[in-house]
Amino acid sequence: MSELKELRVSNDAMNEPEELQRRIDDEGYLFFKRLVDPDKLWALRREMMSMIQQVGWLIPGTDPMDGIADINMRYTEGDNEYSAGYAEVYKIENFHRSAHWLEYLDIVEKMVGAPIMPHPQKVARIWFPKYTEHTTPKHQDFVHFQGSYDNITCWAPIGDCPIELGGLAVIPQSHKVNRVLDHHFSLGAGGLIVHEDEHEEINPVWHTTNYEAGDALFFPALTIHQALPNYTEDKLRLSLDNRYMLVGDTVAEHMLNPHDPSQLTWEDIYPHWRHDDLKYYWKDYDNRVVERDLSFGDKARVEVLELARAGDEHAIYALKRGAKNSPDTVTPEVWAVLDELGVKV
Ligand SMILES: O=C(O)CCC(=O)C(=O)O
Ligand SMILES: [Fe+2]
Repeated sequence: MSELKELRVSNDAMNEPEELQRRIDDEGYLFFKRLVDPDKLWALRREMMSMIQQVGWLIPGTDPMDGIADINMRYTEGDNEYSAGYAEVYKIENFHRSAHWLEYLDIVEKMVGAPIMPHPQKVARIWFPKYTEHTTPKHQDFVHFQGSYDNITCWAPIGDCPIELGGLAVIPQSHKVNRVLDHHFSLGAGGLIVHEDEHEEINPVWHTTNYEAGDALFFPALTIHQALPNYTEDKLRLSLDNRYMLVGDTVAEHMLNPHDPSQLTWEDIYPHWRHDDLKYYWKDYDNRVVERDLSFGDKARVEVLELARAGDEHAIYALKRGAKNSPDTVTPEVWAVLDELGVKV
C-alpha cells in the first residue's frame, strides 16, 4: 500500500447535523476523537480482555489490559477455535450495550438526519499479531451486512490502536461509485476482497490514524475500507464494529442474529445478562426484513475452487480450513478438489 494519510477529524461539526450530513455525503466517512469518554472503553476493555485471558489467548499472569497474546494460538474467524473463544466474549452484556451508548446513537442520528437504531447483530474483532494473511481485506460492507445502502458502520478500538496494531483504513469518496462492486475470494476475514484499482473513478488513497480509546470512525455501506495488518510482536487488537440503520428501513435477516463466528443464538447469550432492556429490543420496531443475499459468497465459492485447482495457496488453505471446521457442510466438489491436490484434512 502507498502512503497512508490522516483521517479528517470532525469534532468541530459535532453539533451541526447539516454539516455532518454534508461531510459524510462528500467524504464517505466521519471521524471523531474521544467521541466517548475513554474510561468507558477502558472498562469495557478490562471486561473483554479478562475473558480473553480466561479462554487462554493471553499470556497467563500478564495484565489483561495489555492484551499480550499467546501467539501459539493464533486463530481467526472461520476457525472453530476462534469461535470457541469469541463465544465467551460475545456473551458479555456490556459489549452489546456499548453499541447503544448515547454518544454513538446521537452522532449517527445527526449524520443521517433521521431516527436510527443499532442492528441487533453486534461485532467484536479479536485480532492476533503477525497473522497478517487473515487481515480483513478491502471491501464494501454491503456485501456482508446488506439490507440498505444507508446503513452506517461504526468502527471503534477498545483501547488505543496505533497503526501497527492494525486499525481501520478507508478510501475517502469511494462510496461515490454508488453501487456494490465485484468482490472476489480472499483468505482474510469476511472472505471477500474488492480490487479498487480496477475502477478508474476511485482514487485509491488510504486514510487512517493512530486511534485512541474513545475515537470512532463512521462510514456508509459502500465506502471501501480494510483493516491494516497487526504487525506488533505480541499484542491483540480488540475493536468494535457495529452497524446502525434508519428506523423502518430494510434489514437483512441474518443481522437479527448473533454474529456468525460466535456460533451462538440469543437463547445462549441472554442467560448471562443482568438486565432485560436490550433483549429482543428490535421487535418493537417495524423494519422490513429481507432474506440474506447469498450471491456474493456463492461467487467466491466458485472462484476459490478454480484458484485452488490452479495451486493458489490461500485458496487451498481456505478449502482445507472449511473441511476441517465443518466437514458436514463441504460439497462433494470441494472434497474432489482436495483429493485431486492430495491435501489431507
Ligand atoms: O476490524 C476489522 O478487522 C474489520 C472491520 C470492518 O470491516 C468494519 O468495521 O466494517
Ligand atoms: Fe467492513
